[in-house]
Amino acid sequence: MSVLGRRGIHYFQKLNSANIPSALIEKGQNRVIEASLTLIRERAKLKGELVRALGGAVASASLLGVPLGHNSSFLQGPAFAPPRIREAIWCGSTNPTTEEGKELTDPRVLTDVGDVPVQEIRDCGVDDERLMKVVSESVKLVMEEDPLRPLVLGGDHSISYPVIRAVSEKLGGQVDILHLDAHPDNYDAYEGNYFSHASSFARIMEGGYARRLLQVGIRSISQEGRDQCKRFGVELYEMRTFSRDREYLENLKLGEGVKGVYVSIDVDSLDPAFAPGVSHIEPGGLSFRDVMNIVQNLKGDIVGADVVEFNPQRDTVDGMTAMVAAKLVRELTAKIAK
Ligand SMILES: [Mn+2]
Repeated sequence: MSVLGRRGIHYFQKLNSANIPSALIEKGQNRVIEASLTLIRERAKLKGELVRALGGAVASASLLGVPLGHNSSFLQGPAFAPPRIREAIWCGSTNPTTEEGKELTDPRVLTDVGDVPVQEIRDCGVDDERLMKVVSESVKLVMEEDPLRPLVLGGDHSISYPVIRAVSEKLGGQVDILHLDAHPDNYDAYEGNYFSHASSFARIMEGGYARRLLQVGIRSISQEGRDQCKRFGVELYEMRTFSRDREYLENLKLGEGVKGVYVSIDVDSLDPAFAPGVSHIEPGGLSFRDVMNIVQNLKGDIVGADVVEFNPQRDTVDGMTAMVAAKLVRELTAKIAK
């Protein structure tokens, strides 16, 4: 792959030329970030007002897109996923209802606050530490508007770190995490990148945001990955023993005694036969119904969720994986909304 292809989906101009005062750049970056947060704040506020005006709900899912792909170690296509997932959620080929019958057109069930403008912020020279803070801040703005709960559209898996950090900080305590993935994503700093999509769960566990972390669907794990699982006390459920673990995983009860349950679904947890549009094709994965059985039977208060690593640049021409990602989002909506 070319260097440019690996570096990014946009060519970003260098803003820090020697003859430009750094204060000028910094002030401009602050204005752009403030404007980005203002749009999300106002959209979340409006959607919260709408839900409450319709009679309210105990909990309601609200989509927040995070089109970020540059922390991937391989391909960056997940940056293009959120609009493709939205398009598939509302595709006329299927009813706008969840399997158990919740109406997705009802704002008390599902709303949308739009995307964090990741590429626009990066184009202003903002570094990843700051960008991840903007992602966290955006999640908190959604949670500010009771009863909205964040249902995040990735993006590569690096976004789960700032999202879960925000959920835990906002709720004031730990959550239990159900993480479906072919990979444990717990490297200390993959290829030197602290924010790598292969390191997000190391950051989450170091931060103390999770009491329990259950990783399900794992079938590509190195020795470092196994060592890190031991270090962080991860409950590791590998595909090679799935038939043995199935009954337990299809009857999970999580989140009691903590602030609730967070569900993170990497689309590559599914077998590539079901979801070919991912960056890391790893045979031997879960079927779509396996994932549904685990998610639909899960008992617990779902305080947030994400669907990550869908790569539209690798999807079939008819967008099969987009529909798969969309259905994951729809069924997570059903779990959140009550
Ligand atoms: Mn993965």
